[in-house]
Amino acid sequence: MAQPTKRRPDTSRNATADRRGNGDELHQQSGGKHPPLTTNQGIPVADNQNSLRPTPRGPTLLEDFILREKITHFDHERIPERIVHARGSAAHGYFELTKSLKKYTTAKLLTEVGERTPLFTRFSTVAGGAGSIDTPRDVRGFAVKFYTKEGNWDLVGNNIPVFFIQDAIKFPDLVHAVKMEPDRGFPQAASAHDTFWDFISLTPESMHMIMWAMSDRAIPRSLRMIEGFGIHSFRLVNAKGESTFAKFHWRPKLGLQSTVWDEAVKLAGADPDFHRRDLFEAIQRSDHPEWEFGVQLFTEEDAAKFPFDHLDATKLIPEELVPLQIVGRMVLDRWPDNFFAETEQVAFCPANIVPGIDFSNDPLLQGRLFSYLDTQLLRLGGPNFHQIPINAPKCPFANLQRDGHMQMHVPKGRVNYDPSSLQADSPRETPDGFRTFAQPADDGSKGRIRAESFADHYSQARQFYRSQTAPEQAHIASALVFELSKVEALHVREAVVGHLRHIDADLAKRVADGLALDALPPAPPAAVKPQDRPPSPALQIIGKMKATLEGRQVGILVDHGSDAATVKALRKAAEDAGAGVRIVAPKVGGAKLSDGRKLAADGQLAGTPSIVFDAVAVVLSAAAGKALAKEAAAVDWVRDAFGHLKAIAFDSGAEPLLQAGGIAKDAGVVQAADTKGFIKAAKTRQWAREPKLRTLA
Ligand code: HDE
Repeated sequence: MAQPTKRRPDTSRNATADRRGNGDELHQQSGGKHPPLTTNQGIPVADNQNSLRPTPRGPTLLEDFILREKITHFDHERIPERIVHARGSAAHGYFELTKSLKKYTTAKLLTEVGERTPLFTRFSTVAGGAGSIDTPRDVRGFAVKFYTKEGNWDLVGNNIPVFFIQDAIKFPDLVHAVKMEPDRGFPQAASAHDTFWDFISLTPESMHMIMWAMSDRAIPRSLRMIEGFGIHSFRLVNAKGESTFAKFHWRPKLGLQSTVWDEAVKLAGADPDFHRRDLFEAIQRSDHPEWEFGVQLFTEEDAAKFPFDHLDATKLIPEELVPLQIVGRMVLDRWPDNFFAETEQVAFCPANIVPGIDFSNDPLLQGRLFSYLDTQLLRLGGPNFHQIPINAPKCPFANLQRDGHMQMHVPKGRVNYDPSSLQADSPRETPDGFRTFAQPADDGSKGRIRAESFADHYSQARQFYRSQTAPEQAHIASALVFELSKVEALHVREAVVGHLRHIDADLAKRVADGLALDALPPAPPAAVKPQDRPPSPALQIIGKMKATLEGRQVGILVDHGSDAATVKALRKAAEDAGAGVRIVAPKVGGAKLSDGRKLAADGQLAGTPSIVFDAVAVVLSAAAGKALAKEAAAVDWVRDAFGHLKAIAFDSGAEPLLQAGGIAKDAGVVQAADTKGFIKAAKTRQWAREPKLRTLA
């Protein structure tokens, strides 16, 4: 009779492994009631520390299905990253309508005042890979998925209201040009290189967008402080089937705010996750980011009078021409539970619209309607990605599509076709369903045509530049000098300056000087002579900044012996003004203040540069001030805060450090005892300081 083989002694754990690798001990320490660990097939796992081998020092056996399943899953943990907008951060929240648009649309989320629609919003940079930094000079994606009662509406926009190109067929060229160069694999997440500017210099339609991309809009302080735009004209369609054009806008409650370029560059090193962390921390502390939702509404007849074509995505409609009506708000109040399952797997698509909203003929939008579904099929591996929880509608949905990769549902019954008569509950068309607006088609012949009305590439670029404040104009000119100085091909630098001559003669001259060009290059022929348009202050950042510390961060540098009362008063004043306060000290354990108590630090000096704060205070004993004046991290702390135009509060102990940092006292450098003065200065940036410390173009 066969006898069970006698088990050999279990050698899979030697004495060391028992002590160091035995999960049981660790699990006991962590407390709680842990469910048994299993494989994906539900088989309980007894040992998650050692793979299977015939002898203690022998090879690993193929038979080890636990090891193979775990490693195979790990090997497949990444999906193709987005070809653009790969780097992103997202949050859940809701949309609340404050004013009904019933006159214009049947879309319930825009007609039922007070109604809250859940949503998921993902912000992104465009050019860099998923692991790239948060603060390059780049456009920010601003994509919102509204889970409405009538299906998902995806408003997939950017933080800039225009785009580089007019026709979708140019998108692969634009993206190839801006991404890392194909032979060398760099630069990552940067437009400052030859291929990008070569393409731009040969694409005059990009000039308006270039003005925006070189402005401080492209280096935001926080994702909570950017605007959002749907860019294209969409249609709203009412119950009578009448259509009104709409442009969609998001307005941050905290106002617009950007960094200065030197700060953005240093942030990349100080905290590559600066924007992601900022959004995460704001939501964790229940300081929920909020935006107003606005629409610009206009008719076909209004559009006919505009001095530009609203179907051209390189043009915007100035708010002075068509005012913005605020009709709702968005609040982001919940961070995703899992980054991959939600932020990475979310699949936006501009073609996802609900009854009462429709597309326009913008040729860029038309191309996007195809592209996003196509990209999701690749990224998410098949046609059932709408079943992934983050993508699934929150309203009931049913149709007769079946099967395919990773079908998660188990459809019941015989009927998977339409029309049918065999099953009482099979889904049917509904009179409330989506109806395309019956736009009459243009007369004309088929062809690869660009409308004549798209030909003016410079007038709005000029309008944008001339609408900016002096510091903003200087930043645009300096950004162009920075970017073009990284371009090796002289003819490309010259060609871009040639285009600038059509925008603004002074801008062209400043950039040409900044590049030390021998002469102003010729302007290329312009298809339409650029027009002067009235300045639009709504296009500024500085004009739209709010004098506030809400949602901002103040850093206080302390060391042993710092005056406790001063630290306390500064903290209270900053917190009362709505700011968060972080204590920074040479050692993270903290410092013993003048009252003999130890104050723990939130950050260690070398790892927490002033770059991550909006304003700083330095409170030091005489001895600490002297010592830190010889410490590079401390000197940089004050020097950078000064250079980045931030308010600095200081007490007498901090004087030697300020001197070592070369800080010239100005309106933004305030005695620590003057908490009121400090808070006032901290609510803005010291623009007047900049020309004294930096050569701008
Ligand atoms: Fe996109 N874009 N895009 N885009 N786009 C993608 O879709 C595309 C354009 C925008 O957080 C891709 O899921 C084409 C304009 C955002 O997941 C892809 C064209 C605007 C996001 C794609 C454009 C955008 C994307 C890559 C020219 C501002 C990130 C991965 C016709 C209105 C959404 C993906 C997120 C993502 C194609 C132009 C915004 C490849 C073909 C204009 C915010 O489908």
